[in-house]
Amino acid sequence: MDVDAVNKFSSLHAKPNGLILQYGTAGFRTKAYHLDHVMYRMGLLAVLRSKQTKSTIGVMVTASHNPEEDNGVKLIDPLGEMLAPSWEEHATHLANAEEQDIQAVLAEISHREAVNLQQKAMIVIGRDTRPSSEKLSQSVIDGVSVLGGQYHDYGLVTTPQLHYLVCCQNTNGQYGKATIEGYYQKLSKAFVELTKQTFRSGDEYRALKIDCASGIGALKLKEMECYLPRELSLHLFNDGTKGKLNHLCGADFVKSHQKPPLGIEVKPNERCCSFDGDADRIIYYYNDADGRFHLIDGDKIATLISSFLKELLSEVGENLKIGIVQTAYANGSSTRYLEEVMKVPVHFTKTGVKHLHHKAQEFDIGIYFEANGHGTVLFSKAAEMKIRQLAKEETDGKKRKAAVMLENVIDLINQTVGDAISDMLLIEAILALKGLSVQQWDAIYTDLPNRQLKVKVADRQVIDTTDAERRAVTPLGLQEVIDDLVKKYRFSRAFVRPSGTEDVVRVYAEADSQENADNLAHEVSLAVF
Ligand code: 16G
Ligand code: ZN
Repeated sequence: MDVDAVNKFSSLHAKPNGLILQYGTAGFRTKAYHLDHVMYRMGLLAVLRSKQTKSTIGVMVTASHNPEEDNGVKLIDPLGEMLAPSWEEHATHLANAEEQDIQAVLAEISHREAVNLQQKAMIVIGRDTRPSSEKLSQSVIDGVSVLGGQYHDYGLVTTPQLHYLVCCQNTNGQYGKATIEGYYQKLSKAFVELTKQTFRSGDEYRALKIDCASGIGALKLKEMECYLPRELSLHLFNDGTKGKLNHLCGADFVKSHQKPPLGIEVKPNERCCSFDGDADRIIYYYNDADGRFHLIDGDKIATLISSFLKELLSEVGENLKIGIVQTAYANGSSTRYLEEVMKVPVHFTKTGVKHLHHKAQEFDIGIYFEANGHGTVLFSKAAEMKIRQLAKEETDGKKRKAAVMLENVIDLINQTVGDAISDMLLIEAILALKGLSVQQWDAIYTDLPNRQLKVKVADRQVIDTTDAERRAVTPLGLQEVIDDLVKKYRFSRAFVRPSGTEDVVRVYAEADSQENADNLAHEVSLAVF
């Protein structure tokens, strides 16, 4: 380690006095002007992680659906997964260290994690379209360079594209080519194969309006369009040419306000969707003939994908186990439908992609979606091999056809993380193959009315939860009060949990009517004070 160089660069990327930040559910996230030192230090940390894992590590500069003034950073582990929990702690420690202690903290992490400092390091970097992102990614590069790491700056990419690129880099191209063109080629080829018998030219039915949250999704969809069949006509709105990132638009806005975004005219029965600012979430919606808004959230996406895969699996006739992973936010109707009608097992984890992803890895085919629209499908190595083999060798034509379709789904879905582009293509393929309209999809089950509220409290950490965040353990007595409130309503459910990304407590309630869900949420929020 060049001690002088580290010292010099550390003072160029000075930490504001007294600032303490935490590597949270989705990395560091706060006002962009507070993040220069964090970026530099995450460059340093990525080098250590790369040396330790002898693999390429990713650093993504983004604050997803947060306001344009914010920014954030997260590290991506070798197979495209979220950073390992023990390294999240190192990240927090390093980000908060005083300048003169940086060397010591780096040495301590290297010692504890048995990092061989002689090992080479390779870092890939990506960023979203925020005005602050370019400069902040330069600070990451400073951190990487000062420790002698090599890097490749992919520039403007979606978060899931960077996850894909990391995975490709570390699997000798087995997952795909480690270029953005490679990503477009892999997904579009699978999409074309999957839909080749269903698309007819001039088919208006395939039109899809996409609200890109004035973010990176628009840029990347425009690049990808020439790889996709013309029959899929994508109409982009909030494409970043005007309008502020995530402002009154994007998947998070649509989901939490339960209304269409600004900047897009939703005509009756038109299929629309929204990405979030870094294009790792997607939500569908439409207005019916009476102008009533219908939201098709992550739960309904999971249901559509699960029923499609379950059908293909039964045609293939192999004993491959499907598992679905949800969080406490999943609408009660979706869970009931999946368990009772589709007869597939549903498992619950805490909020946050890393928890769902980890659980989904336990199944041959693990499908996870958060209600907010982040999700994907994971195929175990064994399941993937079996499917690819059947697609090649199976002599029964019907079985082979189903296996080929499953193989294309494997290639179309981004298995590293939720990906709005990849999810959108899979959804569009399924709707086309099944001949389903957006209304038919929506009608699979009816969501229970629900309400989410935020409550500001002095210290949100006094609330501790259990049972996948569905029950509060502390403060003592709170859960009993919630239980009593829930009993007042029909088909009701409520929970509270401290947010992992904001200084608030979140309240969720659902009940038989919107009024009752609103009342229950309000009463529970009063109990939290
Ligand atoms: C982050 C998570 C998302 C989760 C949300 C919850 C990732 C990549 N993103 O955006 O999965 O739903 O946080 O936020 O893990 P909350 O803790 O503030 O409710
Ligand atoms: Zn996002």
